[in-house]
Amino acid sequence: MSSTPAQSETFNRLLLTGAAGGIGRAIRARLSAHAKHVRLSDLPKALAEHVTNLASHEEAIPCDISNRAAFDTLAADCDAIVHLGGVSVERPFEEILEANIKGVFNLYEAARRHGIKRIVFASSNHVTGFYRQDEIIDTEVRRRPDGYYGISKSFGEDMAQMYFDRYGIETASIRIGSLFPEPVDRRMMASWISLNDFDALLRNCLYTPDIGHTVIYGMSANRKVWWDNRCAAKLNYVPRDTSEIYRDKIDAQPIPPPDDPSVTLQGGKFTITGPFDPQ
Ligand code: NAI
Ligand code: 15L
Repeated sequence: MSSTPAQSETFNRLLLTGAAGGIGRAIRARLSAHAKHVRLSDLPKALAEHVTNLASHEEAIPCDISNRAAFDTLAADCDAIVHLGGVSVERPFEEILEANIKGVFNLYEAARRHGIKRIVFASSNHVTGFYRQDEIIDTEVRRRPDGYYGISKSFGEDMAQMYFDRYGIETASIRIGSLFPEPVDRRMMASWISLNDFDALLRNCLYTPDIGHTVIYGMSANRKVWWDNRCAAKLNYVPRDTSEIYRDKIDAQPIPPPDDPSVTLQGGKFTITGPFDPQ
């Protein structure tokens, strides 16, 4: 059974799901600082296309996370999991169900069966997307998911809590704001997190002892923020970057109408995406 090593040591084998996605590809090169061996996984086609040129500490194993047996095999011999895999935008419920609901169930069952005691779960700001942009919320407020996608992340957080309470598996659920090379619109001036800040947060999420299940918003030290991380103080996350360096570029964009959800609600356009089914 694995336990959390001291900050000066590292995990032996870290599993990264969603390795072929935007964040996975960006963070991959930095993971050697967080574990001796890194197992990179994604759907077969995505993995073959985007996860190439493996370093000596890396291995690539394809897996559909909605397949319970496959996820169980994937997690064998791992000490910690960074779970990025899944549908990352609002989509029809059936797609969310497979990748994000069944996928998270399979994640925690694999962790339980293999004695893996530390998980970093890529949750999302869309768990609370219906709060207004003129509100500041902490991680204890009532969740207000802005779609099936947000609900799936809320479900993931509940799974994390239950698997801690029952089995002692510790999870940091990062409600990631917007992790892209730079903010692309006005909303992201508040929600943006840089890769450097995310990497520092990831380190703390992996190695801070006794976190139980801790929820934290992942944003940089932006001038305007909507999220208060005081309830996650134990993770000691101190962001260094700011979206302000992109201010002029964003201010040059056309101003949306004042009632546009991209400038009124924290979840932005996610709050009006769907339904997908024909009427
Ligand atoms: P992405 O969509 O680029 O990457 C997700 C990866 O998951 C893809 O490579 C995809 O092939 C894989 N995936 C999807 N279904 C799968 C399945 N059934 N089995 C195995 N792999 C599967 O998303 P991105 O931006 O890299 O985000 C990573 C994680 O962080 C996601 O869980 C997303 O919900 C979360 N997140 C991202 C934010 C961002 O700003 N990029 C903000 C909030 C949350
Ligand atoms: C998310 O949860 C999505 O995965 C990502 O694609 C962005 O849209 C991000 O939130 C956001 O809110 O900007």
